Amino acid sequence: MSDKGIGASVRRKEDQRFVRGRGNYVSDMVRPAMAWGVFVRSPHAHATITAIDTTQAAAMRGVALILTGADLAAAGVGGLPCGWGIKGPDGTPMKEPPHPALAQGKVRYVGDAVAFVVAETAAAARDAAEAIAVTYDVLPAVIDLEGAIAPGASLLFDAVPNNLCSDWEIGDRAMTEAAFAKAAHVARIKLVNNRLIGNPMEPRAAIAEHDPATEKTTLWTTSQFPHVVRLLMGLFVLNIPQQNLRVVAPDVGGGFGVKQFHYAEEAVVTFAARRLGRAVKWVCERSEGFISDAHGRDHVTEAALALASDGTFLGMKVETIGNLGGYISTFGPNIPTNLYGPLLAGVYTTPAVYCAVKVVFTNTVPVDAYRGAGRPEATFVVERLVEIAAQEMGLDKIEIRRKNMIPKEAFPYQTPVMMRYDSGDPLGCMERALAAADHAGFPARKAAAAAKGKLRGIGLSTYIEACGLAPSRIAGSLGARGGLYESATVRVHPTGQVTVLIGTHSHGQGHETTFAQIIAEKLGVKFEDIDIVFGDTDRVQFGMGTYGSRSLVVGGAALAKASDRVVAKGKKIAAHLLEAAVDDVEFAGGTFRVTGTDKAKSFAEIALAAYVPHDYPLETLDPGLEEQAFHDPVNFSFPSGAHVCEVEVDPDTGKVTLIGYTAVDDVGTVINPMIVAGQLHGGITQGVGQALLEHCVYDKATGQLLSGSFQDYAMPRADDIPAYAVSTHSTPSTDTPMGVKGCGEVGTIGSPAAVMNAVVDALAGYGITHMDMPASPSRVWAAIASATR
Ligand code: MCN
Repeated sequence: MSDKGIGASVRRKEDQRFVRGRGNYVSDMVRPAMAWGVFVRSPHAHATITAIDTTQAAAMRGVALILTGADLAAAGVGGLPCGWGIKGPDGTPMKEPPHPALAQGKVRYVGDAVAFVVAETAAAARDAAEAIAVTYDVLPAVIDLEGAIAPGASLLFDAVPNNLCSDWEIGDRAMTEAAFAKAAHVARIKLVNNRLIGNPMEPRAAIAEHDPATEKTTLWTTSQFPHVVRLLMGLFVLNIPQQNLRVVAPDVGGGFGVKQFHYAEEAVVTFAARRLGRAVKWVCERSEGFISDAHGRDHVTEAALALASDGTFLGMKVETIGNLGGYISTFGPNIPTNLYGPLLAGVYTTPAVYCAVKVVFTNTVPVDAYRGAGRPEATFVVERLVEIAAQEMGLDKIEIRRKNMIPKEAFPYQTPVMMRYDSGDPLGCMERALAAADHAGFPARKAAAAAKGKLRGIGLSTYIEACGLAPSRIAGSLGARGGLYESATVRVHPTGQVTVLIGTHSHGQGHETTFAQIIAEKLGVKFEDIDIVFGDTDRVQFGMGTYGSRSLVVGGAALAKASDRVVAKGKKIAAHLLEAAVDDVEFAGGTFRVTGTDKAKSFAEIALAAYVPHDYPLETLDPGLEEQAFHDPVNFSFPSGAHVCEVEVDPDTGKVTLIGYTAVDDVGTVINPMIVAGQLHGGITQGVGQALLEHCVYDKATGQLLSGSFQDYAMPRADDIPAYAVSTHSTPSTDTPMGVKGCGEVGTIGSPAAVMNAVVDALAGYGITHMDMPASPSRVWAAIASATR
């Protein structure tokens, strides 16, 4: 094995440029004769636009262009498309009202873009934006999720009664009702999955440029999927032929799902550049990001678990209202439905599960995928319910899980909610996590904390997720409007060095390292001789991008396939040069060898022969050494695991301190243990953020975003978290090449329930059995105060 092949903790090669400040981000880029754009955004949550007066702004110095919704409509610009439509149980399609890139007639959330001003400088554009006078007739804001569907609620769209986009369900209702009818105990919970704002380190940005001579338009954008932006924007919004549109997503400073949508700003900036025939740049202000980046989560759920008297799970019923915000974002309707309901079986053998979701419009920023996207919400419901059931029935929280877990031998396992888990050992993960966290020693630590006046709690969470999005056929049957395969080209140079062109996009996940490790392993090429290229539709053949922890499982599989094709062709060339039969040539460690002999050619020699074909089987083989593969997975990938969290609560202040965090995750074959650990650290920290700190709050009367800056929206910081103990307990996937499973979201999926179970455990002495996230000091303090009053 190469010392930088599969399984090695190779340091991330991309960090060489990042830590030296040599990254190439959109906001750093300058194009010739570039103008600046600024958006005018709605200050109201819900209002009719009665007039937009641009006269004064248009006369200001340096102003090149002003666009409103009416201008885009007049130019035939289309609405922003949705990539995933859902249906109700009777086949009724979701209500899909138009999503104009600039508001037309009405605004539907604070931040809704109303106009776009382009000027010579950012300052001139900002001044002109201030001078645009928009007159509004303010309407009642619909913010509260339950209120949005209540009779008499103000309507966002005339054509959408009750603000209901879709009534969706999964599972067998009758079978689940029957399970409840014979239950000895029913545990119930009502919970809120708090709304989050992604806040990637690099705010969004876009530059577009148009060359009237060639008719070519280029958009540089902070995107997780440039090919999809090219397709959606070119085809549906701006009507630009694909061959004339180049979309580049260069270095991107974090995405977390938030940069996985086709945003209005991309289309408006591109439209403006084409109209002006010059480059136009827009960079999102941090505060603007709070009101224009898609938000995440935001569910209200009532769930129940039916149990037999011995604690066996008989059935689960879940009713959720999921927030879509003011418009349908690219994947919005898919998140609280297809990525949520099918995961409610968790790692348990619950035979009947039924879930109904109401997907509703409210006057808030559109809601879409945010790291984990649906799966943290499902895990949270399951793992809080299990705790409540154990507590109500007087059963041990660990024993009840052991009793109901899918045993390793039962895989592949068909759940009652569509998913067929290929492999896993959830019990193995849990036992290892409990041992690593010294669960047995907890009572002593609790007593020691109590002696200091502190309340210790320990929380456990298990999970299984579906990632590696996705088998196109299954996704299509669930409403996806595109395929979800991935593609890779392995270009071997005459020197034996390699350039890979891949359709995924790395914005923090370390693909330049892990994908090079795969090539180093497969082709025996030196790690340093491999370059991974992505993010440019003019260079990379095609790609669906990065989200749903799909890059390794789907993109890596395409890469492995293309590499295998290179080896297969190399064997034919070697067979010719070594005068042997192709079947007698073996390839290992970068050498083609006639089996059982010392007749051999190196990979570089074969590459050279392919490009200098003087002695070459030209009758049967083309010159060159470059292979491409598309890969469409046969199933989702199902990572699973167990997380244990230990907290200490200060009863005087309500502050929760994380004392320890242990995670044991099954991510299948590990390509780079250090990168997987890094992904775990980041993911867990985001889950801890949701559980303890982050909370997107809207004023329910006015629809104003109250947590619209870092003053009011608490992101986790280094001193909020302990050193994590993360490890893997892997069962190789049987449905993916190389046995890999995704790892990018597991931390975010397992952690909120582990943290909240620990907080509730710490507060159990007060009779507190549930608390909504985030467990902020004020919330914890108030809960203690009301329990002791
Ligand atoms: N990996 C590995 N062995 C495994 C699984 C993964 O070595 N068994 C490696 C992969 O090769 C890759 C990394 O771990 O380098 C993550 O792989 P994967 O699970 O395929 O996830 P993706 O690369 O598709 O990343 C997407 C995922 C998602 S959905 C979000 S959201 C997210 C995340 O990854 N956003 C991130 N991690 C992030 N990390 C950073 N720094 N920034 C973001 O925006």
